[in-house]
Amino acid sequence: MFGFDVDKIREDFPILNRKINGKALIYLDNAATSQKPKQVLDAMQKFYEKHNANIHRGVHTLSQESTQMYDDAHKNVGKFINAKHPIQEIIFVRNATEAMNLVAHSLDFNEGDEIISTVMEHHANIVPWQLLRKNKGVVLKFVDIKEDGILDLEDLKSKISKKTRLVTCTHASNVVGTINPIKEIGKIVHEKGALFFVDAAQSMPHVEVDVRKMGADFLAFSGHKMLGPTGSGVLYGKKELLDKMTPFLSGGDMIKEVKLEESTWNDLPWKFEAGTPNIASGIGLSAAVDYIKKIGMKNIRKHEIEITAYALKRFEELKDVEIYGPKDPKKRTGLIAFNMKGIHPHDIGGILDSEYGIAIRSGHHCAQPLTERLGQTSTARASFYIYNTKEEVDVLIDGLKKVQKIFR
Ligand code: C6P
Repeated sequence: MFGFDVDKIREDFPILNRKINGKALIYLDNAATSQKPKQVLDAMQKFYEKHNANIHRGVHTLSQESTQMYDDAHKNVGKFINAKHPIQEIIFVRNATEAMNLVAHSLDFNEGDEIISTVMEHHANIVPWQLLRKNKGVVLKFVDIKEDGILDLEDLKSKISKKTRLVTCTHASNVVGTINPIKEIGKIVHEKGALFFVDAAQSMPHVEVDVRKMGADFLAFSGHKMLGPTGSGVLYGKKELLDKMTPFLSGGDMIKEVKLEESTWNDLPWKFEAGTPNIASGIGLSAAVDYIKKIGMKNIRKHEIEITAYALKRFEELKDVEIYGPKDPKKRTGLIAFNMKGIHPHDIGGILDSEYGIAIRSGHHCAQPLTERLGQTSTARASFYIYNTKEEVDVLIDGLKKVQKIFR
């Protein structure tokens, strides 16, 4: 039905056998972090059991092997997002947050340069720019959203100017789920000669991301949301831009030559990967990419649309529930943020966990400006991925009905 067998997929995820408070785990917190298939766990275990050594540093066999595996992981990820230079343009970082901080620190911003972000961003795509405003005197503007939670492109057009150096926005929102028209946004940005930085943390696990088609100059994502291990994340950057940028962190491996007076930088991407990197996580991320490729992004998206459509339909049975974001499941990723009248999201999350073994997230989801823009202080959020089923949605709806009963 979904283009793949969900039951078969579930067998790959050992954690799904867990019981939570006596109930089978129903994991609906995938937007925070996904679970990991045994193929990813095995790749990392194999690395530690058979190949573990530091990279780029030794002539011995293990170091050669681990170097090859780590470099290949960059290449695999680079090809996955269609980077022109699959190794050089892929910088492994800890997470999307670090990727954004890297650009904020390493691009040569000057006083008076304008940076445009949006009200629908995760804090990771707001705070680094605020710090830049404080430290360098850049001018920071925010694009608003329309009622359905989609970015207001007219507002973007009215704010972008010749002084704009960089426009950044999320490809998919972690609160309203909206998938933004990223190609169209990229066109508007480039027409003004600005750089375009895409936050793909919430889109990479769910939709095809092609950096060249979308016109991204920079793109950030987190491996741990797309079946990869924690500690894996990526900054993609166009080679010609990365070549000109100064390193973010400095020390070992990012240098070509060090003299006491001054040093020169290593080739890309190593110039931006100072110190011993998270080698095993990079290899795990590459295994996650293989896993996703095997299922097929189109099939993943199909499954997601079906399960989200089903969940949205079933939510209609509930009274006094407000759902945020576009009504059309094709315009959103597989997450639903909602509020139930008179019930705090933390209470919803607590009861679902204790009575039904369901994991959802509650709070502002690190997107406080957006949550406030929606007129709320927090929301409850259920987020789906490849291993979730319609039966699990049914249990969620039963759980939410019970929550309402308790608070009535
Ligand atoms: N959102 C959520 O529950 P990190 O933490 O660096 O891996 O990802 C940051 C990030 C950046 N952009 C978007 C759109 C995101 O959703 C996130 C992470 C998680 O919604 C954890 S706060």
